[in-house]
Amino acid sequence: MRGLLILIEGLDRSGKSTQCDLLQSHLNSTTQANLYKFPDRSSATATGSLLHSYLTNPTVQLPDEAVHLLFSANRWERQQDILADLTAGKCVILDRYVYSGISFTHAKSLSAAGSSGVIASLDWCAAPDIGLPQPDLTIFLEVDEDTAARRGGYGAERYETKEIQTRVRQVFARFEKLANTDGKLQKWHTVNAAGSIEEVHQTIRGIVEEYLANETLRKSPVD
Ligand code: DGP
Ligand code: NA
Ligand code: NA
Repeated sequence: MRGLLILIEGLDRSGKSTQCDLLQSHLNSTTQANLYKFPDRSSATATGSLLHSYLTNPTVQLPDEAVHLLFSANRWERQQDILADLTAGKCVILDRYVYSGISFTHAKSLSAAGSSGVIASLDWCAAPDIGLPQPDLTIFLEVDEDTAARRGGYGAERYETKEIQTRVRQVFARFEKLANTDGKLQKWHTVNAAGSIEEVHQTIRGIVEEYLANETLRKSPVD
């Protein structure tokens, strides 16, 4: 049986990467689980170092539309590896994926920081990712602005401004609403990430275990 494809999305400062690590360790105690973090900045991808420079170096200038396609390409660079893991029966955890792709570009195009003046529609943003393996479930870690600010405010990377983060939050809220009405969205679970690391971990485990126990909840990875 193929492995489960689990996507963890979340707002900045939601503790997403910590929760991905904890979930991977937990799953590895009974099965095999690989973790893919996007953007993948490692040498496993050709686009990773360019995206890393773009995010960390303000002097790197690229049109937002080109950057959007690079983020998507970065996911496509790992597509075969993800499919191979799933086919081999391994679980795969994704730390960010297509919803981050849509949210950040759309949010930026609406903000003063948008470079081209063209609004990147949700459909335009989603198009380059069509055909990527689809998660069986998406866990969205939500954290209120006050808690996020207490956890360290905004950093120095591109997109880490209050205006963009607020707009990203609004786009993710639209996904949550759509999830209740639109069968195309992957099964979407919003988890309040304001609790302790252990509390949030237990909640995530509960959701994932239901999918592991129930084969009928799994989709084909490419349908
Ligand atoms: P992280 O390494 O998870 O902190 O992500 C780096 C930043 O890049 C973060 O602000 C979110 C943003 N980001 C992640 N994926 C995408 C994407 O596909 N498109 C765009 N435009 N931004 C993304
Ligand atoms: Na970040
Ligand atoms: Na723009």
